[in-house]
Amino acid sequence: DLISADELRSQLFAGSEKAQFQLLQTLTQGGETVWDVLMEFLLKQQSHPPNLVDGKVYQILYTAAPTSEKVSSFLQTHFPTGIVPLKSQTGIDYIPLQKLLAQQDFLEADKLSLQKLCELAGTSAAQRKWIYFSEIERLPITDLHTLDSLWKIHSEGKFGYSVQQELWLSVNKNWDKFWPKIGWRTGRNWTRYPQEFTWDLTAPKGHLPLSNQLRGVRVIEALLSHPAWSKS
Ligand code: UYC
Repeated sequence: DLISADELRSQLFAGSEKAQFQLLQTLTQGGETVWDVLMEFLLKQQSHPPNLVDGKVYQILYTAAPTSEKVSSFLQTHFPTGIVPLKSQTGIDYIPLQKLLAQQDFLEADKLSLQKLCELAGTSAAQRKWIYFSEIERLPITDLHTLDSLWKIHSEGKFGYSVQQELWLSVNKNWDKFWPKIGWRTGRNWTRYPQEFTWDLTAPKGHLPLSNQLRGVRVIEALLSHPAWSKS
């Protein structure tokens, strides 16, 4: 059934985050009246850090932009670099990553994220194209938060390092339980890169971003233990 613009507006502006999110998932039909409400909603959210509801609203509008001049110029005007503040302590430009995630190109976004982690770890890591576990602790919290927030906001809360960290803690840091949970291993078999990984939102929670385990678990262990994810 079609929901009227007024109903949508009152439910979207009043509900709990969970109710808002569920409402958005039922919005299979777009159209200018729905988009108008969503644009109004997104404008009002700029005072607080973006949450998953804002992310979902942004994704619906981003998808509608090619068919609606109004939506497209709205996003250009108010959210030219998306809804996640692209803060960096190191002067890194996160716009290309924001674009890939907005397009839901998770494979390329994953490659770029690994590259950014290497850049953050310093020139030698960037040249080597992989990270030593000992380099992880120097990764700046601000940049890790930006990377994580971009993944989380653009994946309905499914992807991101903090999502992986929570799952890892939930299995008491037991790798044998953690790998199957995030779909990196089935029984005795490692999931093969890249073709066996799931590059869309049907993936298990925590599936992305990847870290290559070829040189052992110490890198991912250091990453998931980083102070960036500790709740104060
Ligand atoms: N790969 O198997 N991986 C690569 C994963 C492992 C291997 C890249 C993840 C296991 C080789 C990414 C898993 C393993 C290369 C990932 C996985 C292995 C490679 C590209 C499940 C063999 C070629 C970026 C744990 C048993 C490059 C990069 C190389 C690449 C990710 C093999 C993102 C999550 C233990 C031979 N694998 N990788 O970092 O480094 O190279 O030689 O993790």
